[in-house]
Amino acid sequence: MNEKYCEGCGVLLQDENVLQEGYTTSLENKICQRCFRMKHYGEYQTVTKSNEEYLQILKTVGETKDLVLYVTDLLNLEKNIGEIRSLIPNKMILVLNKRDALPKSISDEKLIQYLEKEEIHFEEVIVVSTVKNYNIDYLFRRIKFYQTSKNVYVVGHTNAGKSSLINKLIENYSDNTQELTMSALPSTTLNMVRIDINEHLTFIDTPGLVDTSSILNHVDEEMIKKISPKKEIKPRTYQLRKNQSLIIEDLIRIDYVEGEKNSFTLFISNDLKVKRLLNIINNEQLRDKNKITYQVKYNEDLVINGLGFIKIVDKALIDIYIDKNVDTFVRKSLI
Ligand SMILES: Nc1nc2c(ncn2[C@@H]2O[C@H](COP(=O)(O)OP(=O)(O)OP(=O)(O)O)[C@@H](O)[C@H]2O)c(=O)[nH]1
Ligand SMILES: [Mg+2]
Repeated sequence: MNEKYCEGCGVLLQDENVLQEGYTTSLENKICQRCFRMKHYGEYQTVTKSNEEYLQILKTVGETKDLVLYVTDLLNLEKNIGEIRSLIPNKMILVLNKRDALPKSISDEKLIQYLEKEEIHFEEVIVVSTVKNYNIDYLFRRIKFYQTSKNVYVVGHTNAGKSSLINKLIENYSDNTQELTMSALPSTTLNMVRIDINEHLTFIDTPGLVDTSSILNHVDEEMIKKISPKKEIKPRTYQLRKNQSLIIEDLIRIDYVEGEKNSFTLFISNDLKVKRLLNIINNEQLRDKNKITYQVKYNEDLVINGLGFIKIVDKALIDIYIDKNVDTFVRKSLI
């Protein structure tokens, strides 16, 4: 039986069934047709994988004594950072990726402190931007410092930038020409993929944990691209009074129901259109969506999973209308 795996996403290669995962025209090829198309034409084919498989992979990682990099997207910090941590007892570095998407005015130190307050043990919390090659040298030094064997695993939620990060490390510090497949859409990597930096260091890319409550799983491809920030976010601040409202595209409506004059600052992609309604009373826009009410305290963020967050300065009673499958929650302000 063929035992050749795709170098881009890790799937087992096969040349028999075009409709099935891992198809390639010839087993001589190094990557599957899906990766080839993503890489060369930006075409994407959705695959649905069960989280059971991913959990199994994480369990396998947890059975080793190897160093683990847990990569997360700063704009979309998981509600529960401790979840992956609790599944894997290994030495672990928390890598806060996509630094470039957040405004420069926020210091790295502040972001690190925020995570340290959670009191989840990591060897270190490191802020990087893969696309801007920011702090990657430092990360690489710390990986070499903490590694316990040749193998270093890279885990995290889907779309956090795991494959991109490994590609950057390979590009910077290795002669290896292998390239992992990356894309703006979720579930790009399908299986574990080993990739050698040198004889002393091998990275193992893993598929991301799928967060079914992320907005990325409930909008079309065009909207996914709009939602993913390509540039530094320019925070947009709106001074709202009671009975006024914000509407983001046709995705979400936020009604300010009760409170003093207040400041709402949106940390979402610059490409998303935001509209303010000056009087909500007779306006029914998006009110057919699922409604959730929050009592927000002083200096908290309303997080919309996959989209970003809204910093609200003073206490407020708000109603939000959004797809029932998308998770929202309130946390202490990141910024
Ligand atoms: N702005 C910004 N985008 C990034 C950065 N790193 C990765 N991305 C983007 O994030 C998206 C996902 O990147 P991938 O490397 O495919 O993410 P992944 O974690 O491997 O995803 P899965 O394989 O689906 O689990 C792509 O659109 C990348 O261009 C970064 O530092 N900044
Ligand atoms: Mg990947």
